[in-house]
Amino acid sequence: MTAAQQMPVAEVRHDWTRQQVLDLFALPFNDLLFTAQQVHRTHFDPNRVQVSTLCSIKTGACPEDCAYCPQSARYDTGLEREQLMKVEKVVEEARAAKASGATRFCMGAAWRSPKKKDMPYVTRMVREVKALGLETCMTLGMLKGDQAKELAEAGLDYYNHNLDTSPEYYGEIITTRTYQDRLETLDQVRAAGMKVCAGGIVGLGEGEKDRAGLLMQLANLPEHPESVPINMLVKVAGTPLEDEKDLDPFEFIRCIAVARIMMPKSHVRLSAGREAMSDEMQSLAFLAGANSIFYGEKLLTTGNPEANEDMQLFARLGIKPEEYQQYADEAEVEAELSARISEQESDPFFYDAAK
Ligand code: SAM
Ligand code: DTB
Ligand code: SF4
Repeated sequence: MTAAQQMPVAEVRHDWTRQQVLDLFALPFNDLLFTAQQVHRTHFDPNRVQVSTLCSIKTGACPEDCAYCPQSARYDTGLEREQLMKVEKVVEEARAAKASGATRFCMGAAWRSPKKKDMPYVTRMVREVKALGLETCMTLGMLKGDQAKELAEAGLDYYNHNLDTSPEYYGEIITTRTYQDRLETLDQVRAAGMKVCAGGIVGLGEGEKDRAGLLMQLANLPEHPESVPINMLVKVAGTPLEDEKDLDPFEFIRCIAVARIMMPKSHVRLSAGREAMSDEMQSLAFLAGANSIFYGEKLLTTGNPEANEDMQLFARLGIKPEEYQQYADEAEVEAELSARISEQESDPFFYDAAK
């Protein structure tokens, strides 16, 4: 048996060494998938997938230079820049997302960081989208402590901020903000009490050691991100990575499986890039432990499979969308249930079988 085959699994750890992660990547594919599926079943219903819809609330003209991104002002990708979307329009989109089955609404802005003048608008978006009974997520770039607190007070459930790649490869992709800047934003999000959504992109020309380095950074954070998006590069004409070589699909699946093993209780999201994946590849990603997707025909600016194609795939695989657990803990659920029961007890036709 190899070291990786002997490794205890399904345990939440924050002390992964690079060698241990590389050993997981080096497992025979079937052993890796089997291990990942075992871990997955320890903490999750293997036939449920969380469904989130994205909305670009502010598109294009971003001052950052992320080499993969169609929204950077530095690359001519033919994208039309748009102002911050009106709150009413965002709410309309959120209502449509809910009607088509999404339980989380993720609002993204092409900003380096939000400005003071933007905060009243984005916090109103959070309040109004939440009032529809949807979970809320935002990704607005770097946050300062007071901005994170403001978003948390408005009720924002998740903040997305990706590390993107390993610290070693990072400089090849982005020069306008540092890895440390990103880690600090994640700290602020945690300190404000929001859930963390942090992952990265693969297929940027990085090596396996960089994919291992990214996952090691995420898993060795003081708390694992609750949500870990793994994006496959969407190659957009005009960006520096438009002609990047395709990543071997099995390497992508390995990355999902290793993320699942290293962060056993986190939702791992099969994120950007699904349009270029076959149904078979997506089903392998679910087998490897992915249990969240972006749902709806658009990501932020690029395409995504049609909603009905996803529902057909779910039906073919016997997968059901995960329900939104609106209550923070079991005590709250119990309190809500007993409140409902005592309401019914005063109803003369109520029969309590438990009595
Ligand atoms: N501007 C904010 C920021 O970067 O902090 C938030 C929006 S940004 C578009 C969110 C994430 O989308 C990036 O960190 C990156 O991981 C992912 N992303 C952007 N362009 C992508 C592409 N072409 N292919 C795959 N993922 C992409
Ligand atoms: C994440 O990790 N992926 C999403 C979301 N977080 C904001 C964005 C994917 C963007 C893909 C390129 C585009 O559509 O512009
Ligand atoms: Fe701007 Fe975010 Fe795109 Fe980077 S990934 S260029 S910060 S929108």
